[in-house]
Amino acid sequence: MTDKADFNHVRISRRGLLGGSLVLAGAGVGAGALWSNPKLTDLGLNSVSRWNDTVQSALMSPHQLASSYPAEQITVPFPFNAFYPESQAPAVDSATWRLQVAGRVADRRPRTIEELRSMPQEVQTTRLICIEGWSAVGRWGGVPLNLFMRSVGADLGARYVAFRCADDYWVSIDMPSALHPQTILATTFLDRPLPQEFGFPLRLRIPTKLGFKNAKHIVTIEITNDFPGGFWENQGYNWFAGL
Ligand SMILES: Nc1nc2c(c(=O)[nH]1)N[C@H]1C(S)=C(S)[C@@H](COP(=O)(O)O)O[C@H]1N2
Ligand SMILES: [Mo]
Repeated sequence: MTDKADFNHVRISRRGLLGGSLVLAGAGVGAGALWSNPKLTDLGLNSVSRWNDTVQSALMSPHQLASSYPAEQITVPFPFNAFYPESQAPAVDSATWRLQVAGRVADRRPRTIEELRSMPQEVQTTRLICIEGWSAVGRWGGVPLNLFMRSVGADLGARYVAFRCADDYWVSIDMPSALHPQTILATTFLDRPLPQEFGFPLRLRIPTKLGFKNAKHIVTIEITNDFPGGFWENQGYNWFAGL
């Protein structure tokens, strides 16, 4: 990475960027710590959180890979998390389920789960890190989001990709993160179809971001230039949520 970040037509040294954000955030030791104070908005610091988003996207290399792990390190049993208890995970019928494709795309035809499974697959053994203080290693497989977006003729110059879920959860991510090679639309967990509680039939697996970005039970993908926010992001979690 170079030590210069160029955004908003201003060249600022990396040291200057970090120094400024440390003063604003009041805590942390680097880009990875920018989300360590997730409730900035509780303090009326929405603009600081959005500034952190700008800093993080300027510092993030779209090519840096998240760590992979050997199979022996897979966490058993894998923890469940959602904004409700595990017994309330939505039961989605994959026979009638369709992935809706919305916004800035050429081809909005809804996709079946079989169509997604027949696309090129990427399998990864990576760590999911929850902001609540736990992490776990698992293996997920599915079509890379960048391949899927190309296949529907998505506007790859748009700013955001939003995911809406069967349980009324939603998240959105920046386009460079959506195009990252490890960002996948996962249909498998431990080489089998996703279990109900882990997001059946389709979830986002994005190992370069915190757990809450990994939308489960996806029903709609939307490509948009209008900032979509997210379920936790709108309650104060940092939107970029990069690791
Ligand atoms: N649809 C949906 N997706 C979701 C959530 C949720 O409540 N609903 N919770 C998020 C959070 S906070 C985490 S840490 C991960 C947990 O994924 P897991 O149950 O596979 O561990 O899912 C994320 N995706
Ligand atoms: Mo989480």
